Amino acid sequence: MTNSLKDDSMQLTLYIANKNYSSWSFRPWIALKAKGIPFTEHFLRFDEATGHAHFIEYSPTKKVPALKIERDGKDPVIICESLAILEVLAELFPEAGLWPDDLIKRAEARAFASEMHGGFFGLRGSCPMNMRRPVKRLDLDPYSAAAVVKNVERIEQIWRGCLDASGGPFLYGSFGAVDAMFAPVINRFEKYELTDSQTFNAYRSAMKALPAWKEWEKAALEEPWIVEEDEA
Ligand SMILES: N[C@@H](CCC(=O)N[C@@H](CS)C(=O)NCC(=O)O)C(=O)O
Repeated sequence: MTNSLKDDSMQLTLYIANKNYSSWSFRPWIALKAKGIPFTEHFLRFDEATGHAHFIEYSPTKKVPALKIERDGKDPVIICESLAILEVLAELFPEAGLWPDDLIKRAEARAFASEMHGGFFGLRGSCPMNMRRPVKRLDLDPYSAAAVVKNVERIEQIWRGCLDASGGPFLYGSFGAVDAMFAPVINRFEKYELTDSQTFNAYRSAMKALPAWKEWEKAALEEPWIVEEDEA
């Protein structure tokens, strides 16, 4: 398999939105930072009034994250979708070890990353990522609460299985793409007091100790924009 995208002139730009809120932006960003992959960050501020109309200038899906790959003499390539961005990074930088080496573990990690990418709607809908939210339980209607509990149980089952098998501190031992996919969930579990399990506490400690996590969180806390009610 040839890697026709990579040459010495390659430059990466990651388009992201507000660090306090943009959980999808957080995923490839933390992977790039944690792995020391050089990139330029381009911030696109959420603008509810226009439906984020300016995103279209940078991202054909009108959503972030989007990764621009530029090389001398070639047209730029734009990759949308957080999971596809992680996949292209894994191919461009195999030495970063974004996926486990073992085929079966890699398949399992990809399945968990896909499950996160395409699911857990109860949790995602009721408990949006919010770095500066005070730690506080939500008062949800029984239907929404049950959906959140179901998602929390399944995610903890995944984490427990991975951490027991690998010995931690990350899901497959060292930080990888699947940890990046679950990064915003750490914030949600913490801020909405969704669990206090040993599994969660151990995994949260490892994730929040990453310099990349600290850098994102610091920037999020310093952002002046409030785009939704923080007291939800
Ligand atoms: N499935 C996409 C989701 C991207 C997404 O929904 N991003 C949000 C920001 S966190 C966005 O761009 N929202 C703007 C909009 O929906 O208009 C991915 O994995 O990247």
